[in-house]
Amino acid sequence: MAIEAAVKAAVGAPDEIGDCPFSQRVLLTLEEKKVPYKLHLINLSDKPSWFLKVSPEGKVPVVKFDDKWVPDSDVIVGILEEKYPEPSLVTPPQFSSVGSKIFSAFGKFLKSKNPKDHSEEDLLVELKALDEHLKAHDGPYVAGEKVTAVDLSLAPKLYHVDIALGHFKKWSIPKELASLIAYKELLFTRESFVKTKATPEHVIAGWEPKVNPA
Ligand SMILES: N[C@@H](CCC(=O)N[C@@H](CS)C(=O)NCC(=O)O)C(=O)O
Repeated sequence: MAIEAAVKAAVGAPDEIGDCPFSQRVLLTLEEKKVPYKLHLINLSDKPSWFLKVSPEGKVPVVKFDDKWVPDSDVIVGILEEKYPEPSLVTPPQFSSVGSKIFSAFGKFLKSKNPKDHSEEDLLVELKALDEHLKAHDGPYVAGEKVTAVDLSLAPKLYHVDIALGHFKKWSIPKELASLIAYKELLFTRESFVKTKATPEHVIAGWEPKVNPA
């Protein structure tokens, strides 16, 4: 039975892939493992009733395995690894939390209206830590020469950092973080990423109401 994946549709464009990094992480895992899947795009401002039945919290992504819809990208990625072990995307445990604070620090800085709240510095600390990790280990990926789950989780988040901070704050990752910049470009040009990414316009439209609430 084919796998079905329900992910966020773009804000204002319900037939296009939206800007949910957790959804993209699941699609990246399916693509990297070459698992065929049927895609459902969910308009989060008008959730269909079948979706609310299978995702009681109303959250994407949800993936259907053997007739059962499963929420949460961590759980989904774990099941995909068990069911489709090749190619292995397992991240060695010592590397699995690398970069894990970047997305929350990014969200705080993006939404901050107070230049003195240290949210920019807090994000820089997290980005520098990832840059240092990449410099100190044989890459080009977080766990070595092969892409693993941690990279597929970080890639959509770093894309949001680029697009949303570039647009709303005219901010970009400092050039000194050269290892991080090379790493994100390597991820963004993977075939799986190009196929599953939201357009920059959709990323901006997704953040707009959170950055500038009505
Ligand atoms: N921990 C969840 C987070 C999923 C999540 O927060 N999804 C957001 C979109 S990116 C969502 O569906 N929000 C519900 C809504 O906006 O109505 C995961 O990793 O899958």
